[in-house]
Amino acid sequence: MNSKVKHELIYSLVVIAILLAVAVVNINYIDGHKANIAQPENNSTVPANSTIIHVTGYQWAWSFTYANGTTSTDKLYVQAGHNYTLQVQSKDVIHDLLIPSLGLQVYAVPGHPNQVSFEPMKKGSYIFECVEYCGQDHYLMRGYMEVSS
Ligand SMILES: [Cu+2]
Repeated sequence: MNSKVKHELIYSLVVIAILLAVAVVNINYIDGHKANIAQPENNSTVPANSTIIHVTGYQWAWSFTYANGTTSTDKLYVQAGHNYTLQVQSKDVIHDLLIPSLGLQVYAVPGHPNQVSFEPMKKGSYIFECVEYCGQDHYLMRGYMEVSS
């Protein structure tokens, strides 16, 4: 084996090693979502033990209405180990609610309510944001999901 072939082989192996390392880091990151959330296979029905939270996206905030009638803006309050169903609607244009650390995403479409059920597993503060460009103050549509124990 001449030295040129040897060098090419070494470079190729280094690139493969880097790609494998990046893949392992990403798989671990995505797999970590499972520790934060339990989500039913079928999101078209509301699980029997689920608490419904009405979510409204509008230019430019998220409003949450809880079972007891209270509301919060840009803060979602839930409890670990309880099941919740977000029933999501929009007042104006299309928005898209994303909670990145939970891998949870649901569209808010005017005239077409969507829902997603989930069970937060770990206490903490999780950022959420709108990931569908919805006008000049789109960047303001972010807040925190506060998971209490
Ligand atoms: Cu939006």
